Amino acid sequence: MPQTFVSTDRIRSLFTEAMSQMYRTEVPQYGTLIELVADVNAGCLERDPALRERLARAGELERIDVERHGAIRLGTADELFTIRRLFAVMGMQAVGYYDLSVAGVPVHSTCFRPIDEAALNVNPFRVFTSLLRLELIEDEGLRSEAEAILAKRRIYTPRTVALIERHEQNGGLTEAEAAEFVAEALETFRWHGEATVSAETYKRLHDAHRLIADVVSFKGPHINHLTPRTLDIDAVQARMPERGITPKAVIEGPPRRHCDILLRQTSFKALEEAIVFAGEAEAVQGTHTARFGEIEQRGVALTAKGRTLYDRLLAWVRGEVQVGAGGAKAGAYDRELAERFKALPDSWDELRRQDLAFFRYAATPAGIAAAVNGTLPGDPEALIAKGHLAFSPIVYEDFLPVSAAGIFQSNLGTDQQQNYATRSNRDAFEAALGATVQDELVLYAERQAASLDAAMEALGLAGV
Ligand code: OOG
Ligand code: NI
Repeated sequence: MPQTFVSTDRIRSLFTEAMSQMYRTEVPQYGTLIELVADVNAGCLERDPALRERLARAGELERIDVERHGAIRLGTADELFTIRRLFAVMGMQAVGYYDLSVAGVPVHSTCFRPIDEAALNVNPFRVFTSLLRLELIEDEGLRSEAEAILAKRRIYTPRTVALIERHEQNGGLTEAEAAEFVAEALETFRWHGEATVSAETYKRLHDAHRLIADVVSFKGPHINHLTPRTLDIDAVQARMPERGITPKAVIEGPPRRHCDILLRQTSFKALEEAIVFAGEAEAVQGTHTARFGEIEQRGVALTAKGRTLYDRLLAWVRGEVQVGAGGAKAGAYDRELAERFKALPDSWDELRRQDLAFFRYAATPAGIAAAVNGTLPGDPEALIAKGHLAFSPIVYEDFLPVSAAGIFQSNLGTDQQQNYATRSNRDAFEAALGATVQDELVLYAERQAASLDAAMEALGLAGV
């Protein structure tokens, strides 16, 4: 009897749901954030019936408060190699290379996410995945000690590995296997309050960098945050204190605009959690700070040209106003950001005409009717002007290195700023991964081109 496999989209959705439940139990403050986000989103929908209508038509209304991303930090090349295979079971592939060492964080990262439009529409869940760069630890003794500790741990259950292999061999998992896979894979992301190292080792790792202690001292790469989507990030940021949550000082990314671009995100500060150290005759208690909650609001993906402009404007603002550790100058930063970003057009049509952002094209009903009655002009601009061709923004699905560094840092304490001899090492990352990371700009360009081709074909203009 032929086996019926469940779709990778379904496995991803089951996994997202299981992870969300687990994280809410582990980090109660995250549950509070979810409630606040749901409140703010409901308010937005009530005030803006057009928005509600648009989301309903896109089938997004029911899953508006569902998590959009999470993050983990791995310790070894082998762990990264296997996580790629694990995420493949859920239809997620490595997109983009992020070098965080330029911001004093000793990791490099990628984003595992679905690629094609249909899969993104079902559930765009992504995991920002970092690999510790032990070669950036200066102290040779500490480096080899950390390597030895990491070499001993097994972060995947044997059953997870068996099910990954099954998926690779058979080309899919049955419903029962998928359920088991989700439960087993979840174990890798679970928090363990028992450190695998002594208090003394933890302190030395921590002194080298807090992040090194976070990666090396535990049994596995606990999920360190989850991030739901909000329809109004400024409102959630402003209202966090009402619920006893302390937000980071500023929202990362572009300012509030009429036409949202890229990604805006903010987080609440990581919690101090009780841990127990290993190897002592008597249990030694300590605390560890790693896990937090975040929210995100996504906008249109920018082309290389748009991104260059974004990076330049952001660098300009960050050069003018440095936000202090305690949030000093946060207001000045926000004002400067809004002011400088006036240089980036805030209309969909201008963003499109100037080739600053990616759009999805579709033939309109009027266009299709007109095509039946005669040949239309082959020029997309003319078709748009006549209302025969419509366009809508393609959502940015990836991350922003400067923002990611800001999220890392607000949870590591700003006293931890270090400058590494910055040599990004994409080759080493891809060798460990066992694959090349895909170029996100190519993916957006392909989707734009495919939508235009399909629209032209629908208008009887294929090959024009
Ligand atoms: C990841 C931080 C980056 C984001 O949203 O930019 C990130 C981490 O702290 O491990 O998740
Ligand atoms: Ni994040």
